[in-house]
Amino acid sequence: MAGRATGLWSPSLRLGVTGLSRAGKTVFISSFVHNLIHGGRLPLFEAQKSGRISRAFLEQQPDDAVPRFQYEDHIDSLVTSRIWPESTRAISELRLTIEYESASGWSRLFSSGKLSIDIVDYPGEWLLDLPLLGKNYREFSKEAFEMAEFPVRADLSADWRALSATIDPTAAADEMVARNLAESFSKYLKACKEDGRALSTLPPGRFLMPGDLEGSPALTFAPLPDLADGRARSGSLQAMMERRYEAYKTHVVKPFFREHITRLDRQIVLIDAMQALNAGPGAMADLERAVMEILACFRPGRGGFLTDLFSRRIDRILVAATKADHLHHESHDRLQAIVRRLADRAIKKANFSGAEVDVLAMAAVRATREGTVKQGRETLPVIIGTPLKGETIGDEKFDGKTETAIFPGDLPAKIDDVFEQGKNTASDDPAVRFVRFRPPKLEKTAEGVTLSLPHIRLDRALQFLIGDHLA
Ligand SMILES: Nc1nc2c(ncn2[C@@H]2O[C@H](COP(=O)(O)OP(=O)(O)OP(=O)(O)O)[C@@H](O)[C@H]2O)c(=O)[nH]1
Ligand SMILES: [Mg+2]
Repeated sequence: MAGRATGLWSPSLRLGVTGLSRAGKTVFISSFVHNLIHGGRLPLFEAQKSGRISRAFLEQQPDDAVPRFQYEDHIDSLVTSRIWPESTRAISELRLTIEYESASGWSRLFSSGKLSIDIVDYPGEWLLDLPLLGKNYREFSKEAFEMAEFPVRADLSADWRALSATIDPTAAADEMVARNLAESFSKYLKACKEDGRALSTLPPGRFLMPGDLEGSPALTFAPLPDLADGRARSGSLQAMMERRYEAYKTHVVKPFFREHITRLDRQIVLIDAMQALNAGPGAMADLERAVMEILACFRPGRGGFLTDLFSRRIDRILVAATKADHLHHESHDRLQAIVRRLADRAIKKANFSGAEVDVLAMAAVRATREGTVKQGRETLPVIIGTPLKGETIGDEKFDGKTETAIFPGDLPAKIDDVFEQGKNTASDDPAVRFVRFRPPKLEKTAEGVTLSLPHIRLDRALQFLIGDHLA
């Protein structure tokens, strides 16, 4: 009731931004805020288009204990230095307040015309820990070994599995053994994330993104193989591992959900579909599994172990493939169709319902322009941008200064080909040519005013995520 009452005079909306590492969270939030503050070109964002937004500005965030999203630093690198912001490895938050005029005369009389949006950036890896709450150590261990034996991961996990095979879970607990196992296990988890393989993630999320927990006992555990039924002998390695696993759940996973996830109103899940497409059907299947698990986190079934953790319910979720500026616009719809398929399958598998889910192919920051190049009699659609220093195509290596036109290739017309093993898009024959570009040089108006960051379909994302609250 108190929340409702205060909500009346200061409406606020908590927007979660998540995605696996490098999915584009930081860039998305930076561009989101920059475009609102600087009145960017957002024709599909109704409130902006109709001129009802009078002002957007940053305010102090309500949660003092959460690091602030370093907006100014990120914009400085994007706009001034034209380099991508550094990787962020933990949660952060930013409050953006929008002053607007309501569209209907009636509500103009009553509403304050002010909306505060608390944007929360958090690693998708942490979210994927949620299912652990429903698993005991034995189940967690069993699943971890099953996943590790999948063909896509078997070679990466070989060292860790070999080490585990030499361990006796019933032997006396030994700190060094625990540490070696934990290190070997997290080395394997990290290897899954290497470029080229582009596998999505396995829990525990903090093994990849420890935040401030690096080295703590709650992170010094690993699954053990072939655990016998019944209680672990007190003082044994298994008992120690089990205790730490439970500590991880109690002290890391639960508080994170209670304090952050359960308070969200809206959510955007960013996915790097370009990288997965580039890596082939194995990586696509893996991405689909990750999206399924992420969606399942937001809609726990009734009566499940998670229901009581949730107080507010997220009512809209956007699954967005960012970085569409790597493709010519003719391929954007195709990319969106691929994301749609991926999300639909994930929704079905997650047995998910209740929240409105939309999908989008977008670029939070558009690093390329489009053009055409004549090759013989053919006119090819190309994208033009400045490839990052060190990027290569064939034997050409780029210096980070020269603009280049690139024929990005076409996405397969048949969507099934993207998902099916043994068809097209193997990593040695990628469907798209994926070169990373530098952030764009911002245009200036005739008066010398720098414009906001260019984007592709960011306005659609805004409309879906916050548009109805500015009606
Ligand atoms: N061309 C283009 N590249 C993008 C875009 N968004 C992200 N990228 C690229 O993806 C990289 C990762 O983006 P970030 O926003 O840092 O990703 P993140 O999800 O915050 O990553 P972590 O902080 O490591 O979890 C950037 O360094 C860019 O190279 C985009 O809209 N267009
Ligand atoms: Mg980040």
